[in-house]
Amino acid sequence: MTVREILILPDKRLRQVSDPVKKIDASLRKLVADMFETMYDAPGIGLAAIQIGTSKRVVTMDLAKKEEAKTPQVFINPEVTWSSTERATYEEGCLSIPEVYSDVERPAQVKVKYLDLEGELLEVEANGLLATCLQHEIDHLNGILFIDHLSKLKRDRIVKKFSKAAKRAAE
Ligand code: K1U
Ligand code: ZN
Repeated sequence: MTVREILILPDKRLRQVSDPVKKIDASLRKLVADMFETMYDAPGIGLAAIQIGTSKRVVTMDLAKKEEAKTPQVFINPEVTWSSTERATYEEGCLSIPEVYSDVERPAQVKVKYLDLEGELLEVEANGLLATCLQHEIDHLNGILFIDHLSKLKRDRIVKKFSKAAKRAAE
């Protein structure tokens, strides 16, 4: 297992639409192992494969609290099949936009179908943090970042700050 580098805004790869997984094989299992290693190291509660530069529709997640036992979850080719009209607001963060947190409003409940690592088709009905995190990660698979849900003014300020930092680092 390897801790991989997490892509940081404004890396263009974060805007790619990721490809569906066609085969669950040893290389996919290695990708998932690296994603958990990277997510726990960060630390984060979720990770999409594109955040480590692999354009595949794979998400890892663990919503257990620090003092609780780990509850690793893998979602392959996740798809929202239903969203509630009721909405909920959570303060979101993103490992690709470090130290930026902002309130985001999204559907409060969602149903998501996905494959597990054995290739079994499952569906989860989610609310609370699981619903928020699933929507945040599925957005990543479609090249969408949580800052895209903020006002243009807020988003532009954040993008400008990270673009300047990237330029300075490249000098
Ligand atoms: O996708 C990501 O960038 C991971 C992101 C997931 C997420 C957080 C909050 C709302 C929606 C989605 C993170 O994990 S940011 C870090 C974080 O929230 C956290 C880190 C350590 C302990 C608890 C939370
Ligand atoms: Zn994120």
